[in-house]
Amino acid sequence: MYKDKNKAHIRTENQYKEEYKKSVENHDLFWSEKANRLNWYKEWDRISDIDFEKAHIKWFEGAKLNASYNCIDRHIENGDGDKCAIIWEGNNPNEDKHYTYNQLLEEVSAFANVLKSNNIKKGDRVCIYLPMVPELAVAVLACARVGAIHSVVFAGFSSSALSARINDASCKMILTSDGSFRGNKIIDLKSIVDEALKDCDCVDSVIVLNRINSGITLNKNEKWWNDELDKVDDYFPAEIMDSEDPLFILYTSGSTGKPKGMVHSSGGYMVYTAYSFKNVFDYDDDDIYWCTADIGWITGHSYIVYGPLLNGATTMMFEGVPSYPDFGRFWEICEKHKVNQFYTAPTAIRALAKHPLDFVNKYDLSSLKVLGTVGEPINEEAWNWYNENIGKNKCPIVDTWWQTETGGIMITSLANVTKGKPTFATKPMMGIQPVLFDENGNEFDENNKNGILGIKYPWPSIARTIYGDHERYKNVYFSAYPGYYFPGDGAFRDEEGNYRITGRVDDVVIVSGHNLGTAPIEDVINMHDNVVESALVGYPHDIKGNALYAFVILKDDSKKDDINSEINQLISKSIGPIAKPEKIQLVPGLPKTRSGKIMRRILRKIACGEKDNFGDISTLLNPEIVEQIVKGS
Ligand code: 7RM
Repeated sequence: MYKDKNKAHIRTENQYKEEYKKSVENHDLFWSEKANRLNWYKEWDRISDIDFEKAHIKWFEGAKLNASYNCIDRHIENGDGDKCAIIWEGNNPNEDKHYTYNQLLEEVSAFANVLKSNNIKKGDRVCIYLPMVPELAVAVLACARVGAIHSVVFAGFSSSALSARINDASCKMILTSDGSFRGNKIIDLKSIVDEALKDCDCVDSVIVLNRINSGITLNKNEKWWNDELDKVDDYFPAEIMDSEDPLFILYTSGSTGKPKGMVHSSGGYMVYTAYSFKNVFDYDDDDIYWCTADIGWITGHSYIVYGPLLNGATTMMFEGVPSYPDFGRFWEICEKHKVNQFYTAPTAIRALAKHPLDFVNKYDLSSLKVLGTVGEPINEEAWNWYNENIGKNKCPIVDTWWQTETGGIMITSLANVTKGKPTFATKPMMGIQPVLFDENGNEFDENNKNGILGIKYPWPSIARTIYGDHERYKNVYFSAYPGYYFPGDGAFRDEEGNYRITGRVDDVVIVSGHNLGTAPIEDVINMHDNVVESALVGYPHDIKGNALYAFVILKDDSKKDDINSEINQLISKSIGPIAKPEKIQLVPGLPKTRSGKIMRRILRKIACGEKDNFGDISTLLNPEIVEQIVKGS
């Protein structure tokens, strides 16, 4: 099976068209062929079993496999044990590590034994709250090896965001470190965990990696990572999992309510991430691939860990930030490790483009072959800067549109195969059928029009449910347009069928590439004693893509001196600094509909600098408020 590993590699535009046609006309045949690139202990009873309206989605049911085996052992059996699997570059320059597939197997097997000796069994949830150290990837793969469900929480989240996620999935274990390095800062990760665990009864074991030599003493019953490793053997046979057994949970914030724990499957997720990684990035056997995301986001799960390793690739992990020790760090790393594919976010590109080109031009970037972006729409200026200064006008740029929920890249060009177009994600991936709806919910075929994006048929890596709340999963994603998946984004389609993503249609705001729900942040602001009500909207921002603008009504206007910093502190503490608004405007009231709903459409316009031109506001409960807010903006 493994011998034909390059057979799924698409080389020409015509081949893309043929394969695409096949993938929508006969999805089952198409995906079963791609599934044959993986190693299964037992074949499926049925390729797919789908009722989209009920959000009932199963792929390769009855088939057996293990994710960690497919990411590691399989390549070793194929003779690639000495190939480099992971290159890790530390926050501090001159600190790096290389792991071959053989070494990765040893590390992952040993840590799988640590999980087992701490009573972790198939199906148990393990929370991973670690900086971007190699042990993070090892922990993820070790969970997969024993069949435990990993829930990675980005190590920039606050203690209350962490405890909410631990409790939602009833995690039995948390893996963390004594601290982390981020640029010239040291973050005391362990005390955030201590704070979170005060509210978590479900956690039985805490295992702590020594990352910063902090010298802290652990609490009773907590264990050091290396002490645990010293006690175990270094071989652990991979657990046999069903294709539909959950591989992981990853939380995403929504516009309302608590974060949604998206549950991803084992088989379908792997089939899709393996196939899309290979073709989107045109990955060849000896390439060095680098995605700058954090493994705490879906991009890191699918395109640092699973997609690359399933292809036997060399994947890079970076612990630091693009600005440390200076704004040339990314390019220094590209030169040092001779990176061939480089995948980052528009927000990083915009931030780096603000600085002198010397930071780029000092380095030899001739190894680069393919560039990618993900996370938010990329503006033309940033696209041009990336193309000219990083790609030297010779590297295709893949602008990849997808979501935590979709598991893998959905709309993109294929490097060296299909044409890119600045600001357009361009064409659907194999098996993905995008459609556009007008504001009345009618699907339309015309081109050169904006619409609301829908997806017509399930693909193997779509999330299967929201952990513990299938009803909510159905409501959020499958009820807006029955029979379609509703991603919540708007899109424009040009005359050649290229898609440009225009942003969120609901109240989720993407700040610096992080998908933030406004409602939970408003909830926090409203917790301030002197706040009556607040509304948060996004507005375009040069660097962050979008920034947050908060409109806040105070109870007592005489007590407003410290209000901005108090609100910011509250938000940092309960959600994280990323959710702090760029601007806070104190207002006498908020525009409301007669049923009492805040009219965010109007606030969005004010945040963008609009002075009049609000359309018909006579239907508002309080039309006079609009002028007052504009005056104070
Ligand atoms: C992978 C990821 C998902 C939301 C999505 C979009 C926005 C992502 C692009 C994009 C325009 C892109 N997962 N988005 N990629 N918008 N062009 N190439 O980001 O769950 O965190 O966010 O991000 O709005 O719905 S996510």
